[in-house]
Amino acid sequence: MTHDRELFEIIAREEERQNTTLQLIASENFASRKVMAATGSVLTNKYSEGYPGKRYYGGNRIIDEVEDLARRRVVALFGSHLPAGSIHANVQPHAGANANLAAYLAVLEPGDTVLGMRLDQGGHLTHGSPVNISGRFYNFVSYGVTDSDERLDYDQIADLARDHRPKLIVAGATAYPRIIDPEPLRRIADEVGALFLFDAAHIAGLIAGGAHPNPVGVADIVTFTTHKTLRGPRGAAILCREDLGAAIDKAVFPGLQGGPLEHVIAAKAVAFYEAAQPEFAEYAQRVVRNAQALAAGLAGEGFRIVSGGTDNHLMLVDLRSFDPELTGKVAQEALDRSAITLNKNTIPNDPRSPFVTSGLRIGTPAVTTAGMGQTEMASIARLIGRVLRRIGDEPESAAVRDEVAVLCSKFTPYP
Ligand code: DSN
Repeated sequence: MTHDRELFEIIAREEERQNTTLQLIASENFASRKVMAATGSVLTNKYSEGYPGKRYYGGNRIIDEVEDLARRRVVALFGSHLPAGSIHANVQPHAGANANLAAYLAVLEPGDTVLGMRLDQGGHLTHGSPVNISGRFYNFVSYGVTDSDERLDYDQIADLARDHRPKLIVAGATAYPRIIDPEPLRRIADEVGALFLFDAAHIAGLIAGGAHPNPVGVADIVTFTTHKTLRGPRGAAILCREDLGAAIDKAVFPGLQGGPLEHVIAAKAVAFYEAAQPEFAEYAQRVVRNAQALAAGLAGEGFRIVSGGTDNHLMLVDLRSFDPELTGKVAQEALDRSAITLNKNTIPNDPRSPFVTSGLRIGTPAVTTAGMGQTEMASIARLIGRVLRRIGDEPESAAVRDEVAVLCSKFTPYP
């Protein structure tokens, strides 16, 4: 067989891009070589529809060991404070969206009322956006952040719950820089007789590392992706109350998915192992400290930080304070030309469309994995300020690109 130079040359260029440019997308990270080795293993060859001990194909004795190990590790990682056997794990969801839809399929009927955070206030597509299946099949009622401090107001959520009597309350966000406390949401769910789902996709690594409150054992169902702050392979998992386990499993397969990706499940097991090591707790703390340092640096450059700062791995930057005409789209493209990768994002009550936006979302999980600290965060804030002050100035853009190259050469994720 001849070597597929064409494709592997493209992959090599992407590795070079990740090594030499700044990765500030809040939902991205650098998985370890071990995680990638499992993803690239022979496990990709196996069909294993079903669950350990109950498969629809032969030859799954070893695959069962892999999936059981992943399930045991994820329960130990997030549920060690709970009685043995009280938490059920499903490690098969291919993505966070699938995990959320499986949870809905398990506990809702079409048309049921659900409370979730609005996409343009920081929620996720699967929290009831009208363009997503969640918004089309279920009656989502949305909550957002307050106008005054741009934070969740648990009293407001309680009022909405009392008015609408949802069957399920969904917590979690993709663009919310503050701690989400599961306890008041549990109390609201109990008061109105709702189930409580916590979508921990963005913050699973911060929870595993002890930097954020753990919703496992508080919420009835917790969904999360494995590739964001948790630093594993692309994919997701569900943890739920043991008595909901059978319904969750049935919803994932055969309800929503076919054959599980056992090579990815093996890589999830690696990530759960890595996240259980003491150094991961230190990593989670550094992610937050770096985000706070970067937010402070950007505030010093004249950018307004939504809600005044951050408690987690990300910040939302309101560009209008810096330049009323500057859009997220233009800023993202200008920064991209200077080797700084991040994404435009709506900010609360954004007058611009999601494709244009008035904001940027910036995250520190990947640069922290690469080894950067608060000194580098201060430098990155200055570089972002320089680019956005002189958009269209090609020599300045090139000068920043060179500085980024020097910075990244000292913190290479895949040497
Ligand atoms: N795409 C993810 C993010 O960037 O937050 C959410 O699914």
